[in-house]
Amino acid sequence: MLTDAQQQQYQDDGFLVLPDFKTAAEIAALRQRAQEIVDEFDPGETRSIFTTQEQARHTDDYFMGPADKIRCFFEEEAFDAQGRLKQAKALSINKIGHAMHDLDPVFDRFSRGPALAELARQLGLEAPQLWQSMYIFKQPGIGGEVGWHQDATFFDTTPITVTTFWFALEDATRDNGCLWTEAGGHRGPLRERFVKQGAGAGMEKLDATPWPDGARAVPLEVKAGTLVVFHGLLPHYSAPNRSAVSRHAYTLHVTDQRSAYSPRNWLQRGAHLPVRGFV
Ligand SMILES: O=C(O)CCC(=O)C(=O)O
Repeated sequence: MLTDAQQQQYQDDGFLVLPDFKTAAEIAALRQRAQEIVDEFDPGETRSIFTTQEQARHTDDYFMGPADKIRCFFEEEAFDAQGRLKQAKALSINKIGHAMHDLDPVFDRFSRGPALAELARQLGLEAPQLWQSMYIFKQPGIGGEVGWHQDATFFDTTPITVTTFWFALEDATRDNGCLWTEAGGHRGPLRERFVKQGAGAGMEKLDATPWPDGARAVPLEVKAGTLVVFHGLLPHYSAPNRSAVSRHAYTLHVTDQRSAYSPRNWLQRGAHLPVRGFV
């Protein structure tokens, strides 16, 4: 499926933009299912928010609970000073994670199939393992920033094989918080590692190399249906969404079974729900 030039570009830049990878019908089905999951979610159960600014938040029980669940996380700015939602629940959720691809038939269908299996193979993932799925809403007005990071921070393997599959479910623009990245940045070092610490998890600093500045960062403005694939060492970022339109995206984080998955990674799977590939 990939041309030689595309394969070379992936090696050089650390990412590849593949327009029209998913059809409007596939996207509509996923969006509909995500909406249903949010509708069924009772906000009384939890106030767990997702923010990359405050890593301590990652350690709450709801987030760290078993990685084999489907859970909703609020936008940091969803609540007023009294702890009440400022807008409808459907416009307050930051993301759904982390096991929809294994537990929900609609998400399973979107996340697997021959095209993705072949693409993974061409990217060097001979024995892909889909650890995590996230449906990211990037809500209008309050969609949170995702600070600069590398996905190998969260999915450490030896050697590093984690590869991100990021599907645009709506047009992503600079206004609504598209991804930013640094072409070639995957040749830099791993800067941080997010590891289990007691009942929670925390960030270990590994390398002081600065994140890309304005001059080196490139915005990935892409149309709905586009798949962006990127290397686990590629730094990436997305700005807060202060616009009136959402920026839904869906991501899969995939490693190669031939690399050793660290037992210190925060996300682990039990034998009852083994991690699977693209077929
Ligand atoms: O979609 C975003 O804003 C960030 C997604 C991301 O960082 C990831 O999937 O690794």
